[in-house]
Amino acid sequence: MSEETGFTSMAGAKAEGEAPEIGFGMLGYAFMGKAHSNALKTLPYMMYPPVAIPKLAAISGRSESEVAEAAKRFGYKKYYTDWRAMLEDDEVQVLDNGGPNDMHAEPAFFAAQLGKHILCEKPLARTAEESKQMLDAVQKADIKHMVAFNYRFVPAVRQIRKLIDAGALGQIYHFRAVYLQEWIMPHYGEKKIWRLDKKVAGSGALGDLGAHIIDLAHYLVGDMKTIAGNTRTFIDTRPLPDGSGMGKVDVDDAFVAAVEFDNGAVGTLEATRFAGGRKNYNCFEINAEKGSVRFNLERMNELEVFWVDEKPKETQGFHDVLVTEGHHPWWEYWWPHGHIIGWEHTFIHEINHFLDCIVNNKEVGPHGATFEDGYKAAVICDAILESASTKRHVDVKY
Ligand code: SOE
Repeated sequence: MSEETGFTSMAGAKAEGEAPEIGFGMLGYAFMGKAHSNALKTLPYMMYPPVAIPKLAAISGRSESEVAEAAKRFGYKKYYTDWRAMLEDDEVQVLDNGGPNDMHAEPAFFAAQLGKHILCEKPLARTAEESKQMLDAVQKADIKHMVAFNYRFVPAVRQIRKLIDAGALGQIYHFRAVYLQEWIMPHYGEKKIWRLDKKVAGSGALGDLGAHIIDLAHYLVGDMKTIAGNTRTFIDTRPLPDGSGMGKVDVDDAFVAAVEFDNGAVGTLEATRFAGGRKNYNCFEINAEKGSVRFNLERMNELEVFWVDEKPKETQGFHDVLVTEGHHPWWEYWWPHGHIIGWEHTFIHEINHFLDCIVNNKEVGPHGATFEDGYKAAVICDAILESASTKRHVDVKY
């Protein structure tokens, strides 16, 4: 069913030059629904003049009361309890899918059939096989598709990619990445939530956090050749959310992996939600021929750099750079240097990129993650699980 809310569906005033309007159909209204809706509303007046004006055409969710509340809160023109009906709405040109992982594939198949562009939250799907089905579906359709690997859209991370592309780092020897959180530890008292249920999530920390650093490895270093992985589940039964008893945790709480890249680099990947004291610690370091760079999401406006040929030698070492100058990525849209931005701005950058690709028929890659990138990340996730199970190195086959 759907209801008109009477709210104006336009986010932001019409910009000069009559930027085209693009109608968004949001699937889901929780954490990612909030982050994406905030981006849709902020984008037209901060990425100004906007390449397009997102229209908050509709939002869908299972609970009518909750989705109606979300429509009112964020200003969606309509709400639906049936995502198919939302996608059939002519005012919806883009499916923005912030739903749980088991709700990524079916809506993508349907949206692709209807010719709707698709922005899907990560991980693309629960397995490589399911991801490949989604990739095949969108490649048959004449649509733009992107996976919301938002950390590609941090100014400091894009700056690292620019340094690599310019040859400033030279040959890469090491990529070392961790993504550490703590919120699944016992003292947080999490029940067996959907992220701990294999049939909904597909995997645990691996697909939730590992997918991000695997994608960054692909984006910054390149394809992988072999994987040796281990996983752990520290707590194997938890209370079920509905209070009906205990449920077995059938996903990983943590993983560690050693990787070889096609270009000769070697690396380590680790993700957990049992790292006490680490809040959202997505941190990686690249060691290369001409220097090293280190990024820490908990200090997302900063980049640590080391240059082999730095002079004077007496003061050579890692230096901390504030990535907030006008010449740094996206900073022409924000504030004077030093006036730092935050996690939510990465969603504004990535959705603006997607709109630009739609309106000006540009390729989503290499800077945006396509469904092919989502599939490749899923292949690595599956390889880590296979290696953990067989206790053997796995040759990567994308
Ligand atoms: C929870 O682990 C989570 O919200 C992830 O799902 C996001 O992708 C990550 O950016 C922050 O942590």
